[in-house]
Amino acid sequence: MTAVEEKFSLTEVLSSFKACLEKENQDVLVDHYISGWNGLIRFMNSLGTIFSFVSKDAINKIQIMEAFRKSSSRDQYRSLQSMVAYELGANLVDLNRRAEHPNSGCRTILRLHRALRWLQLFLEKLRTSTEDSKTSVLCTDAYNDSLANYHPWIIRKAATVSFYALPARNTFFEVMNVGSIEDVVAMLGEAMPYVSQVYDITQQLYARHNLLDLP
Ligand code: 1Q0
Repeated sequence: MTAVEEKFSLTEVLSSFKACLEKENQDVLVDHYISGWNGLIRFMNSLGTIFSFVSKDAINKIQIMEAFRKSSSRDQYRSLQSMVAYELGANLVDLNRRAEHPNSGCRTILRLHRALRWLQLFLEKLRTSTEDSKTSVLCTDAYNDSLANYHPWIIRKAATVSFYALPARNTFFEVMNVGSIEDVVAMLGEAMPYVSQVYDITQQLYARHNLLDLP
């Protein structure tokens, strides 16, 4: 890979979430969902090893989904909608406790889905932040309003400590590789509705099938 290809561009990453949504029926496409997350992880890795406990878990979950997409049931995992129908229909989801199917697609996506809420809140806070805003505070607030509710104390502690290592707001805007601060704010304003749409559709799908508390 060349240096140019490795360079992170938030515009590109967020466009994966736009590509996620199939036009006609609003299905959420797994391949694009995964590629959005891969881009975010690439970015997180560039922030330093302090976040490796986060990226390890996210990579693990992405690999579970990639394996489904390479398996003989790959077509069933084309979209989140087809995955839910298939796994529930074939009894492939542990509903009450992790047992025969500890790594179902449904429970794996649920973890990423909860993390997507954090991303949505964090980027929205960055978009509307002011020059003196601290990224660690924005990140902690977004985390406390989302993922933290699902994490045990020890992970909450590790996560909040690691947020202090986040770069300052200006550096953050720079590494997004979008342009000036005004450009970033405009790009986020344009792209975030797609992320929100992916989040809302997944949330409704999971709520409809009572999958929001999968162990
Ligand atoms: C940039 C800062 C990154 C901050 C990430 C915030 C999330 C912290 C979460 C810490 C959790 C890590 C450890 C493992 C948790 C698991 O127990 C938990 C549940 O899974 P399981 O199998 O035990 O039931 N896993 C999760 O909750 C999934 C967590 C995935 C987090 C993925 C975060 C990916 C973040 C990417 C960086 C995006 C930066 C966006 C800003 C771009 C601006 C240029």
